[in-house]
Formats: sequence, structure tokens, C-alpha cells
Amino acid sequence: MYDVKKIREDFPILSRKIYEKPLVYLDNAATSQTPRQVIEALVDYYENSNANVHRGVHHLSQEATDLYESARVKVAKFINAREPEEIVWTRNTTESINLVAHTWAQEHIGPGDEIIVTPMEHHSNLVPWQKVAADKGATLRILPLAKDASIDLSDIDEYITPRTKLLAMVHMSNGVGTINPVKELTAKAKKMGATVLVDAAQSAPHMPVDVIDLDCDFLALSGHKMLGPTGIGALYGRRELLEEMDPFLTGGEMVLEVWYDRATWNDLPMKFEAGTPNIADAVGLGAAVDYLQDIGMENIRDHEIQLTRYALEAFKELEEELEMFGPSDAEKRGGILSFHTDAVHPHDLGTFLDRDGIAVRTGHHCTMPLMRSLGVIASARASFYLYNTEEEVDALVDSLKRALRYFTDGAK
Ligand code: 7TS
Repeated sequence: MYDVKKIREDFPILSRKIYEKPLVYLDNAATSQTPRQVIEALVDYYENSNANVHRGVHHLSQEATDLYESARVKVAKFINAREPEEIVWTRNTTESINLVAHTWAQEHIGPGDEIIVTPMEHHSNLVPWQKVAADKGATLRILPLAKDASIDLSDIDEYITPRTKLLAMVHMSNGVGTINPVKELTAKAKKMGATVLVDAAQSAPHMPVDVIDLDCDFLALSGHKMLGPTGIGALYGRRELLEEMDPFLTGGEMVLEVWYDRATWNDLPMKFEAGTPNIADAVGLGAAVDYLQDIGMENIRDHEIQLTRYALEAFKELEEELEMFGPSDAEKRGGILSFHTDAVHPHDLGTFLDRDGIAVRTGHHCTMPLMRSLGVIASARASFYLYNTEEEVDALVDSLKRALRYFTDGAK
């Protein structure tokens, strides 16, 4: 039985008051909250096991290394990677994608090649490819957007062709919540001999993600969106690709042998982890993965589908006032509701909600081209997670109603 009350007790911040109102945290697509189990893993690491990794014969260093490497094993299992060596620690999704852009893409993208992205990429899975395309004389092609803010697949075979060298796509859109048919598109791209990168920043925290099933080559995620600490993320890469790639950053840790004039690279995954890594936060992310798996990713996804369905229904009361973006079927989207009204600027809506203790994000959500395609410059966005409740959706709708009344009456 999914027990949201019990889950909420694990998150100290959820009992906070904002302006004397209970916090209703609906900005999970930006950053999720942290359960006591993760906070305790961090404290325990610093109180009992803190040392540098991979270099000491002393006990603490070995203990820190074991904790750090076992977190890698946890993340590998979480996304069903074949082996932990296919997991490279990074700071976040942005750095994971940049790693691929600065290494793999330098060798494999050339003049006349095409890089395909979806029309709903976060800037971090768009701008690196703009730069690669410009530097290499390649073309960046954007798949078309359908009316319901999904990808329009009607001409897909004209986009994914033998010229396609890379398909880089977001699994779940942070701007509108759409879940993309990543497996089908990957299969198409692979048939054409392309390499596939999946931005799983929003999907990995909220639904089962399996790199073998998806058959992608690279996959990027951020710890801070999946109950983990900030400053830690991961890049999954298929071993064959990681093996042949040049390092991203160079220095200590990533070398095997060094002479004054040259060096050889360490084995995977250390080849991509120059310098002292973010040990404590990797351990924290490992604890977050344990927490998520204890509850079960299928159960989390089910909870969010139900909550999204409830919210979409509740928002019908506001359908005259608010334009909603994204598919109307809760099964085809994540727990992200993005909405807009010409009557009130999203920032004003967000500020009003904040006075009611409700945290939402307003703005372009780092998806400026998507917002432009939707005909707006910004939206307000409520994003759910495993600890959100129907009562919180009610509070959101109630506050929105009062906000709309307040601003539109005030304008008269
Ligand atoms: N890709 C997607 C789909 C995202 O939602 C985000 C962050 C990123 C990449 C970048 O992740 P980072 O951890 O490297 O920053 N999305 C958001 C958001 O929607 N609001 O704040 C950050």
C-alpha cells in the first residue's frame, strides 16, 4: 500500500511553514526535497568515514572508497546498466551532456552530419549541440511539435536518416511534462547507425528507466531531482563508447602512468573523473536510490499518474481562464502541469501562490524555444513528486482561483 503520509514523515522540510502556512512544495522538477535517510547518510559519511578515495592504504580511505563505489553500483542497478564502470559521476545532467559533447562528439560529428533533438529540450540538451554543430559544420535539426506539445512524428522518417549521427532527446519534458517515445525513436535512429543520448533528468526520478530496454548509448541524470544532494549527477555510457572516448578533464585520478611529457589514461570510469570527486554527495545519491527503490519506481509512477489525473480534472474548473500545455492523458505525461493565462503574468501568479505557502516555478523553465513554439514567453508550472497529495492539489487550485480573481478584478 502506497502510504503518502508515512513517506512525508521522512522529509523534515515538508513540515515547514511559509508565511505561517504549511509548505506545499510543487517545484520538484527544479529540485526535489531530501529525506532524512539521505541527510543521515551524508552526516554519517562526514562523521565516520570522510577521506579521499582510491589512493590511501589507510582504513578510512578504503571505507570512503567502498561507500563511493557502492553508490555507483546502486545507480548502475537503478537504471539497469550492465556494469558499474558504465556510470561516470558528474555534477549534474548538464555536465553529463557536456562531457559527451566535448569528447564523443568531437570525434564523431563532422561536416554534413545531422544532430536531431526534440522541440522540447532543456537548454542543457540543446545549447551544447548548437555549439557542436557550429564548430563541426554539422546541422542541428529540431523535430516538429504537435498541438498537444508532444513530438509530431508524422514525418519522422524524413528527420531520422543515414545522415543522422546523433539523436539527443529528453525523456520527460520539464517544460510541459510530455513523455517522449524514446524507445521507438532510439530503435529508428539505431537502424540508421546513429548514436542516441537520452536526457533522463526528469524521467529517472519519476518512472522506471532501463538503459538496456531503451537501448540508448548515453543517458544523463541529476541527483538533486531524485531525492539526492545537489552537485552530483551521472552519465551512463555504453562501455564500447566510453572505452574509445578521449577524457573530458585531465589531471589526477584519471591517469594510469605519467611521465614529464605524456600520460596514459586510467580504466573506466576513472578516465572521466579527474580530481577528487564529490564523494559525500555520491554516497548521498546512493542513499536516495535505496530510498526510491524501497518504495518502488512503479509505485511512484502510479502515484504520480493518479495525482496528475486528479489535478487535470481539478484544473477543468479553470479551463476558461488557464491554457494548459501537454498531453491530456496522464499516462502520456509526468506529474508536471504547465499553464498560462494572458490575464496575469506567471510571476504574479507565482508570487500570489507563494504567499499561500505554495512553491511553483514560473518562467521559461530553461526551455525558451519550446515556450516560443507554444506562443508564450513563460508559464507557471506545478510539478509533483512521491510525497505530494490531493489536498495539496486542492490548495493549488483554490489559491489559483483567488489569484485570478484578485488580479483580474484589480485590473478592472
Ligand atoms: N534536462 C532536463 C529535462 C531538466 O529538467 C533539467 C533541469 C536539466 C536537463 C538540467 O539539469 P541540471 O541538474 O544539470 O540543472 N530542469 C530544471 C527545471 O525544470 N527547473 O530548474 C531546473
